[in-house]
Amino acid sequence: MRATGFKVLGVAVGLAAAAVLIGLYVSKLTTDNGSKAYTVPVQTQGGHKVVDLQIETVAAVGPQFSPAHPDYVSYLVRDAQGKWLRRTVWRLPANATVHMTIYNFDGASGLRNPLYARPQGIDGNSFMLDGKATDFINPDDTSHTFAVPAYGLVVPLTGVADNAKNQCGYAPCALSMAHHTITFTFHTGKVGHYRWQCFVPCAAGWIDGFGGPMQTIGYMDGFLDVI
Ligand SMILES: [Cu+2]
Repeated sequence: MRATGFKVLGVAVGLAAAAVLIGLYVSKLTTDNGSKAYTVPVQTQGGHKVVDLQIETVAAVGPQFSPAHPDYVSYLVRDAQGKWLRRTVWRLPANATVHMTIYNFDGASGLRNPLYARPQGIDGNSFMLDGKATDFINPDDTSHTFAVPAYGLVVPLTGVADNAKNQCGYAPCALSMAHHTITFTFHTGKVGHYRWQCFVPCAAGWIDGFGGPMQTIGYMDGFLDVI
């Protein structure tokens, strides 16, 4: 009887601790959800909304963008004036065509799931890698992915070679430095708040490469705020 009492108490304490942890996680996500959005300028072509979204991926975001976490791997977005911003919540119009350009300055970490080395959810299921049509890359060469699970969208980003000259240390990285350029087109659907993230365990020094910047809005994760 006594042993059962202890067991029940143990389970109750365990459940309470789990509830507190889940509560903290949800409250953090809610706060991150309120991160400042970058509103992507919209053009209209033949009555259809079109946007141009330019982002870069860097090995270390640097003290200018993140004094608290200069070594965090990160995505940045380029505004209409050509200035890089550390914002990963992007406001996009619903039912629009999005022409995306990603400049990747980081080296390869490799994919854990090789399926993500094949692009999905974009026009033609193919992207341009440095101007060459590509529908598959070596999973080991993957540096990051740009993925929007709700859209079934994933695009693998090829990493800069280890021995490449003129590699970028801290963001913002100039286009004169070693990088790969990935371009593709996708479409937003109905209004909503859609998570996007990287699926490469690229957070060096964190458990399994998935901690720190990999689970913090403003670095390797964000939202498409479709309005
Ligand atoms: Cu990543």
